[in-house]
Amino acid sequence: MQIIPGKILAQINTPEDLRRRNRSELLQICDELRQYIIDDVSVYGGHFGASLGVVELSVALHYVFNTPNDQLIWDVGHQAYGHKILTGRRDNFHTNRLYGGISGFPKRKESKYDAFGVGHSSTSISAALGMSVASNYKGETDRQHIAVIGDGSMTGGMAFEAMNHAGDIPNNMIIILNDNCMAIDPNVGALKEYLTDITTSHTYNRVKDEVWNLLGKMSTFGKSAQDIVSKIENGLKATLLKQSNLFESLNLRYFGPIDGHDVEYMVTVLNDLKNIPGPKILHCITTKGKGYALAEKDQTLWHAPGKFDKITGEIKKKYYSTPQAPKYQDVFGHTIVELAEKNAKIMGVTPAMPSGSSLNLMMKVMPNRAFDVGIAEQHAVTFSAGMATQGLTVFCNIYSTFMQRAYDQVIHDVAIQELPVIFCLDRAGFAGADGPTHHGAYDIAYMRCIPNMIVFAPMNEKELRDIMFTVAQDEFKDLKKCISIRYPRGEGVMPNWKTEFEKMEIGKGRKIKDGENVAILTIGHIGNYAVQACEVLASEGINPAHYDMRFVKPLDETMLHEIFQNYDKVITVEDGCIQGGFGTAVAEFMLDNNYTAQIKRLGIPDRIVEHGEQLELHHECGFDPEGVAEAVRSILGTQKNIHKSEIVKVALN
Ligand SMILES: Cc1ncc(C[n+]2csc(CCOP(=O)(O)OP(=O)(O)O)c2C)c(N)n1
Repeated sequence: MQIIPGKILAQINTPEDLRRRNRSELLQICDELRQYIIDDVSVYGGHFGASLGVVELSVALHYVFNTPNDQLIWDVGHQAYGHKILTGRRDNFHTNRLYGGISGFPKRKESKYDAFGVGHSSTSISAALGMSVASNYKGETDRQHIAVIGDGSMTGGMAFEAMNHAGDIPNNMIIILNDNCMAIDPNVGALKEYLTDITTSHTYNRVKDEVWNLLGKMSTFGKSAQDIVSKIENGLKATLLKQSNLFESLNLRYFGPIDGHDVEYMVTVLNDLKNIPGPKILHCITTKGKGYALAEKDQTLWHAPGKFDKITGEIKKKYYSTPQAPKYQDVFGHTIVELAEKNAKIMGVTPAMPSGSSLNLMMKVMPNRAFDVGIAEQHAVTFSAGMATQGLTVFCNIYSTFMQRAYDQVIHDVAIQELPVIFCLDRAGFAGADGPTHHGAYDIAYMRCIPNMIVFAPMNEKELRDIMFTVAQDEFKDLKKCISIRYPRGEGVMPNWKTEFEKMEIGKGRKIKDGENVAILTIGHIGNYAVQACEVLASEGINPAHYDMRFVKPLDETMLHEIFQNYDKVITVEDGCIQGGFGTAVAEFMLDNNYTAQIKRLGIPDRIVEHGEQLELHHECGFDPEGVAEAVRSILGTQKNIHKSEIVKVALN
């Protein structure tokens, strides 16, 4: 479906076109841009509220600054739809986040206006500072560098590391703090309170009111009195705020707060800021979802609502006549509550993803035992470690991709200290439309090399529940190990998922079926593809064995001996990187035990895989059900088609 832009927006193909427009047209341009985003996202889906909230900011920034020579760096980038539409991607925008289409985030390869690639939060100030130092070094002193960061992303430690550095460097740099009091869920922490405080600035406002009262009494002094008062006011602002202003105390000049929806005023302020040297911060107050009433009202739901009817606001959902399998995240959320109700030691931690991880279910009923710590993955891990030292049973739920941020903490604060922290890695494997910044591709490889780490992946809801039940028992602590439990985005396979808990044996796999000539070894949910592949192959007279290995570490060695003694052709399947992953672990076992077999490893290859539906990406990488079936045919020499999957033959003597 073609999205029709408004009259002026239709003529804006680059920011230069925008800059040629009259200032009095900016209001209409904002209206048209907002409408375009609503029209497009309602039909094609994507992030919504954040981009609506920065429409005026996007227009004002491109209007005032000479992009792309001046460099605009969006933090996270989920709010950059307006920026994309203004920078030559309007007619392509209907392909946003679709397989083969444009990315949902700024991406250097995609446009010269995307100064820095993003997806993970809190990187913009560091990147902008690096660019400004490079520009200075090269003598390009006329260039401006502008980081746009939300109040949620400001809670990430990296933002503070960068501000600490920026305050020590006299370069021109502007930080725009887009303060809407929200992350995906309501923003948390003391910083949020602080920002609200300087926004409402009770003391300052009270004193200011008193001064104006005084002015009323001195009205006979006319204009000059007002000037005096204005000077007093500025003085007050300087003294009152300087003493208590966090940013000023870091040597960043603080301006604001200003109304981030007043586009004309923002143009004035940004023009002024251009001429003020040094690092500075402009505090803009905005409303997430601005201009679409439902999105303003329920900002979490409308962060990324999926497709919807823009007139009625009805979010389009698939309706089924039969019960469907739940999302893994919900199995986690309900199960932790169920376990915690009977075990007072259980605690939950999430870094800014309460609704994404479904830990919000526990936060609601046990607010003193489940914590949203802000966008602070490193802190989440070490905070969990701290609680674990005191004998608590901590489930620390972090998306696989964001756990990359906390790698040192996992090793240094958890594994070395033999603390039994339970990591639940959501969105493991291909994330889908969010693309390469969000794919949970690496966790099997990066977790399995850590001593004292158990690595587990459930193939279905029951396995997730059972492992959570098992590691919540006190005897798990005696192992002096931590565990990484990885599961994918989306639904499992069991509509009746609320099974009785059963204790699992650590390091024990499960044989799904015996077979002939070839064994398929799978890890986690992707094993269901192998089940489907086996059904297809059965109709062709091919009968592979299938093992759900459950544990990447420790591997079920008894089972692996059985496999290598009975099969000289082995296929491994994982929704994770091939290098260093599960298949590699199996190959290492084979090497170490002097078996000789042909191993074909299916998984994510050693390249950046772009965005698309999960199944499209599995297909591209050759491990969708058909890819698994083809791998079997291929290894048996009966293949129908050549598939892209990788064949690794490990020959041993
Ligand atoms: C390191 C990291 N952790 C978590 C996320 C998931 N995430 C995406 S947007 C978002 C909220 C960002 O809040 P804010 O910066 O205030 O932007 P807003 O959506 O409010 O405009 C979060 C937590 C992420 N992108 N990166």
